[in-house]
Amino acid sequence: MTEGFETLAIHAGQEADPHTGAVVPPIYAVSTYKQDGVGGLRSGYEYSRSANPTRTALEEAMAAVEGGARGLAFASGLAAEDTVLRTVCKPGDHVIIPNDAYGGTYRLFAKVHERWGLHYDPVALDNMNAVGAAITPKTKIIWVETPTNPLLGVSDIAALAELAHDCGALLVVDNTFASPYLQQPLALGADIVVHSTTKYVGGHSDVVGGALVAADPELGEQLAFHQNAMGAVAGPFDAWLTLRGLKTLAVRMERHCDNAERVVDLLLAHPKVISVLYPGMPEHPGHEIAAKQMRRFGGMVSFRVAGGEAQAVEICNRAKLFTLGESLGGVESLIEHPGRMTHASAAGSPLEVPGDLVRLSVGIESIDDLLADLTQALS
Ligand code: P1T
Repeated sequence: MTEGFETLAIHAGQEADPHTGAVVPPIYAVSTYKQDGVGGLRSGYEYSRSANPTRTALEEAMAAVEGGARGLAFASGLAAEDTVLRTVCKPGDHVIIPNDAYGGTYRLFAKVHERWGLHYDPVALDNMNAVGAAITPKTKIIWVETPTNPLLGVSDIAALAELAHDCGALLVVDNTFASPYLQQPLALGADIVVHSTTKYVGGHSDVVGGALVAADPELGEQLAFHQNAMGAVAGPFDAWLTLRGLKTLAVRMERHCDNAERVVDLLLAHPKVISVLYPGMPEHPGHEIAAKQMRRFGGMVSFRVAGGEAQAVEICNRAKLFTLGESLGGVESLIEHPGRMTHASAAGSPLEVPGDLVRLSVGIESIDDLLADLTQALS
């Protein structure tokens, strides 16, 4: 029998410590391991860039909750993304990227990999004809974010996987906004899942990290080779914090979703709000697909305000309980202005975001306090 999500999040890769019986994997703060004679490894561990037991626990747990063959933990989400590109692509190859995505992801393609000859085209991934038309014989990856950061766009993972595979490309899904609790892209045909574990998986705004989960063991092995060869690994303390966060992901996500739904209701009724972006709303253009591939609709809510950029900035500055800051997915609510903050690196590009946009990461505080703060910030 396959164990349930909550059981896997708490137990996969986390058997009691063989030496002491400790029920939580210890922080193996160690760089190297004593060998019993040259090449005689006691437990498979040789050097902590290659593998470390605390990181292994996180990697196994991530593979289990995403339903993949191999999990890998990195120093950040961008380090994980970079490892995918360097493993799968070579100069001259082509990648289709979303026309709405985290600004740092766009910067990685536009300012780092393009210099090394990797070509990319930003495409509206909810338009299958447009995606089909953008594919070239050199296309190696269709790179998906769903829901997107910060416009909460939704694309059809199963349909994109089919399209990618028909042309010999891989489907890579950044599952950061949904988290593995709400959406499992590998079961829908994706080849690699990417996470900024800094966000919902870690869940407490106290650690930066990234993860990859590959569906296929051979691809997982190639990614692991590059993880070791490039070296942007998660340290043992960071891996431990992330693993601790993962254990409560399911209960946190339920509350994030409950609170986000209430926030959406408030925003929809507010005269200063001209549009609300949340895939849980029946009128959201991606609602049907989101309902098909997500358990619920998440804790991220964006909205556009009357009065343009100045008003959006003013609302961000007035919020108190919603802390003004970048990042998302922690227990505490955050507010930000994507145009000037998280997505400033996409200014002037096809991924530029509207100036009147405000993004909320709805936390798990008391909902009445959150609604009161938004009401005063919007007044
Ligand atoms: O920050 P890092 O752990 O390197 O992860 C990058 C990243 C990747 N993918 C998505 C969807 C992301 O949202 C991020 C990071 N995003 C923010 C810091 C932010 O505030 O949007």
